[in-house]
Amino acid sequence: MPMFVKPHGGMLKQLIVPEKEASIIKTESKNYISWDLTERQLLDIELILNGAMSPLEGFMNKADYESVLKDMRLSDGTFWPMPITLDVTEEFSKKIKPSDKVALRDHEGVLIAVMEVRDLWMPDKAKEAEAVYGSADLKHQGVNLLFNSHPVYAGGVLKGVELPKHYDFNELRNTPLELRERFKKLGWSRIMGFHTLDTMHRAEQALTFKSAQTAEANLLLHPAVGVTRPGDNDYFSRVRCYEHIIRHYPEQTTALSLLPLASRMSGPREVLWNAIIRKNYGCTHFIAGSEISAKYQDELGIQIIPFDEMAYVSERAQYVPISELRHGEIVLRITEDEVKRRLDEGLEIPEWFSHKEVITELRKTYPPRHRQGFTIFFTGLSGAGKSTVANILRIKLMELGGRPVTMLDGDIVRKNLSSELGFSREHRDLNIIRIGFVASEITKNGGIAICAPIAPYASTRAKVRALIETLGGFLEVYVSTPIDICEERDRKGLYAKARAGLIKEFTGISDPYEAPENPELAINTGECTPDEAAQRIILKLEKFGYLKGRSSI
Ligand code: PPS
Repeated sequence: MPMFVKPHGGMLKQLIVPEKEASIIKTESKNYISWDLTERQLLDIELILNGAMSPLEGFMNKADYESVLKDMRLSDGTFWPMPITLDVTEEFSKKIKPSDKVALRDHEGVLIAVMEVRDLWMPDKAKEAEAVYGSADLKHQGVNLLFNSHPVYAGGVLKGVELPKHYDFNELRNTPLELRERFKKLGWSRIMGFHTLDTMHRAEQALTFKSAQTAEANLLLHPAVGVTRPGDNDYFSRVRCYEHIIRHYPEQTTALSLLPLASRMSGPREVLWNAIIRKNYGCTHFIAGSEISAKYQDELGIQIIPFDEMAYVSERAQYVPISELRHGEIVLRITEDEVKRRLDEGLEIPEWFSHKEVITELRKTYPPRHRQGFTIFFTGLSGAGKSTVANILRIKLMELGGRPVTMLDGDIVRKNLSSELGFSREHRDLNIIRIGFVASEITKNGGIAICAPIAPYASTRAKVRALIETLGGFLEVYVSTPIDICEERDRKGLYAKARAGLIKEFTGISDPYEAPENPELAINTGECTPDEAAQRIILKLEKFGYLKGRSSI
């Protein structure tokens, strides 16, 4: 089959073995030790097996790994910027040795490939981080992921049995061979690849189209879907947006395909790696955000086209490359944060910025605050009034309607979710994490969760906040009623028992309570009625926009 652009290293690797051999491997593999591939490893292995990472034939051995870190080359001298390794636990590494065969399986136990182990070694992650990221700072997301990966690397050649299964957007997923065949059928020989992890708006459309036009090339929109950045879980909405935007390119000029890529977030090395992958898919050109030195350009075998940012000039009613702006011309811009704010507040996003269907799609996934889910997380001593206020709040929110309300009161949870737990720090933390998990699911699905545990530890509360904040609203309400008032009330007689030593580890008496430093609201029920307290929370919710449009409060 004629290939328009040579794959990296000269040959497109096809590591899935023929059916007969696969069935023999499957039988034999029953005696091999199994490794369950992580989400990231599943993405890597798919691209190794289908040839997107040609000339790799497996996970890197030690010599290739070290050579890549040092010189951006495999040990045979082929240019390759990114270490592609299989990280395993120390415990697992002790069960295998070089020349053993390991069965690599997906989450469900399906055999994806067998690896003949060549090397096992403990990498110096700080050295790897410096080489790949130019930093070993854990605040860098990529570095953080690296340090959180398993400590031992296992390298070896792969024999593929089947590619990892996907159940979403299958019509948009292609192997390099499939894309190359499609390009051939269409008569495309100059193809510009575009990599993105973001929703595309008109500026990106203008940029990609202009770049392709200038190079007289067809365009391949090749967004990465998979483990991208932490918090970016929803590629579904992004893909639906790509499906809309592609209809706005002139016919027969542009194709869309999804790349199952585990992004490394590593800057220059990543750009080079991404370019090589696109070359393997048949691209001749690649749009890159960062400058690539000419010395790599030659070796890459794919032409790197600099990313020429576009800005909207309202006087001309069009997007113009920033480099071509005329003196004094006023440009309009909307940043990603501003888009997020407008979606949150249900404000207008103008059509010069994005196509109507894309905005509609985004609004479905990111509804305005008054339609998002949220969690009200009460914390405070026993007897502080958490449950009383939480119950009034629940009734008021139900009266307002619009979202289902779920109550996760301390007592209810301890009867149902956490019936086996006591009051040690470990058990209390587990209890709160469980409550947080349930509340996060409710919030994610647009409901209201009201949690009312003591939740005495600040770090555990912070974990719950972090879990929920990316999915919807989170309001911490510190019921700050002082202990003497709680003890005086002693509704359940627990304080008396605690004082008498009949209850151990009692919060505020014989166990700590770490008061929140920055709650959204602090309420002392010694100074207001429960009804007033609930009203203050309603006002706060309204202020934050979660009850916007409701006038019946
Ligand atoms: S925690 O710390 O958040 O896990 O506690 P929580 O699940 O909210 O449970 C608190 C309720 O359990 C009763 N109880 C105790 N509380 C504190 N310390 C000890 N040792 C203890 N033993 C039993 C008490 O009734 C708490 O209910 P509230 O509604 O807070 O008064």
